[in-house]
Amino acid sequence: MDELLLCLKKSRRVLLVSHTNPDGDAIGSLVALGVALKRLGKEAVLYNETPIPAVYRFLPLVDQVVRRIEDFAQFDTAVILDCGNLERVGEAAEQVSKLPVILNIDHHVTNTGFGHHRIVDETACATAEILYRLIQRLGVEMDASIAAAIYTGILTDTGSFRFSNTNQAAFAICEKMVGLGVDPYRVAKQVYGTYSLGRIKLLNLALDSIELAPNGKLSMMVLTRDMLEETGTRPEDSDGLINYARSIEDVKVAALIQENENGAPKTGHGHRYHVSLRSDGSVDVARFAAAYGGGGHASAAGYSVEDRLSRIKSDLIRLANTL
Ligand SMILES: [Mn+2]
Repeated sequence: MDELLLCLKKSRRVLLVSHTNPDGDAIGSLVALGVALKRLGKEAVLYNETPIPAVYRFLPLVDQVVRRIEDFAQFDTAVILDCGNLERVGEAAEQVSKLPVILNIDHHVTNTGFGHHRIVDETACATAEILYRLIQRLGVEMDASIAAAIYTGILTDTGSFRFSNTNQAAFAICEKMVGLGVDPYRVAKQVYGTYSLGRIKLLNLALDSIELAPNGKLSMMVLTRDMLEETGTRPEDSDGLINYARSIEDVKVAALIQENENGAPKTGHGHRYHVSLRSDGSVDVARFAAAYGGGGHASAAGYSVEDRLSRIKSDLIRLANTL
């Protein structure tokens, strides 16, 4: 923590990066640290490869997040936020890995420990929780902008204080953020209540795709590129859909099998899919994901695979049989 703090204090031109297909924590963390570093008079560029979902556009600085970097040499420091490994950054990972100082701030159990200095706290409910403490130690006074970003990170990563990572700090920090001017109703309305018609239609198709393993302990939901096309939605519109599959009675693990945007078959043996797993807390899905080269938390993990849908499903049913 101390060395990382020192590096941040000495930095001048900082590249802030979070993972592709960003969620509320990835975006909230990016914004919170971005605002803080700018207040310290540093040059901070916020980078995310994927467009920011519309529901998060109420946060400050989101309109300044860039998807392309022309000149990586301008940066003396990179801060990688909410990424279990450097590859989660996306296509820029290789360029980022060459920067003089790489700082890794994250809460995934599967974090590979990349970078020159790191704060990896798997007991933190969100990367935003770690940033709350870090920003204070940077000597930046919390304001309503930083508070909105941190609150959003914690709210979304804990599934509105419902997931197993919900800890005392989640409530304590959010209480402070509300004291700084965050309006919980307004944030919830932005994050959960502003769906396009397309997203609701996508939800309909996704719900219709749900299947249960024969023993009823695992549910599978499928999202294809055709479904996105039919409803005029984008991959980021699938955010949170898995929770419907998880909320089914007796289900311990839910799997969202999502066809990749560039999922065209390479070998003729299948398409590329990303499988997201959510457990009710009684099953460690990170271990299952790791067997396929993926990673994540005990209760939220994922992996990528190129295969036929039927094969992916039979692997999942095999997992179900062990539950
Ligand atoms: Mn997170």
